Amino acid sequence: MKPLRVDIITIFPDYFREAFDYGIIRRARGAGLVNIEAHDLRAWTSDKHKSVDDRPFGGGDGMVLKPEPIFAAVQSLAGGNRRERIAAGTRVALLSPQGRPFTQSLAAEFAANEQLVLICGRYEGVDERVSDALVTDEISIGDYVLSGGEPAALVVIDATVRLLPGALGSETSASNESFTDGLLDCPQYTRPPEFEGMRVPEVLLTGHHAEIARWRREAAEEKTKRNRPDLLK
Ligand code: 9D3
Repeated sequence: MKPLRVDIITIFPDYFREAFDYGIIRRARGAGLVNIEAHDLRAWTSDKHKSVDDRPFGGGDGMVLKPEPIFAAVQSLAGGNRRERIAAGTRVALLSPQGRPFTQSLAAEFAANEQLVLICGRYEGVDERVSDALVTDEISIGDYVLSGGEPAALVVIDATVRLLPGALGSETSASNESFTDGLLDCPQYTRPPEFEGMRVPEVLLTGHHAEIARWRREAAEEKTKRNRPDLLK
């Protein structure tokens, strides 16, 4: 299988220096399943001050990321500077608080492509012509305020790379996971059977596989009702 190519466009390429050197992502890289590179947006500036941002038209606080360096970066990394001129196997995603929610099913879509280009926003925002004409997906990772798109890019890459065929060990398969069946995972316990007066549920110690399966399903439903009632609706 051809490796997935992931290109990150950021003003902080060093933020990603060790981010992909651990766990499943490191293993997937070592196995040739994915190539990940972080690129400095300033490399595509042409003025002497290497400006990536400017003041918003119409006034207002803060600065906006300029379109020219972003369009040039995507042209050189993805071979086109308009959404419709970019290869069908390439997704160009803008990480932005105004995006559609990132989900497990979008991660699975990304994993089925040949190239993923991630544009990290900063400052007060990104010139809207980037989302209008260049990006295929504008995504947010949740309803909270980050300082930029970089931590969101890490989340998107982590969720995507572990879905590449061969990235997970043979004992765990991505299809048999929480969020695929719509419930949270059931509680898990290991030794000792009693820790500071807290006992492991007795049924788990019995070896009665049918009863254990029933307990796990009920415990998962209870946990879901308490922590994520929205998943049951
Ligand atoms: C909606 C907030 N904006 C109102 C003035 C300012 C603003 C806040 C944070 C503009 C940009 C950012 C930087 N955040 C991201 O780039 C971002 C993000 C996020 O903040 N939350 C969830 N997902 C994402 S993806 C990228």
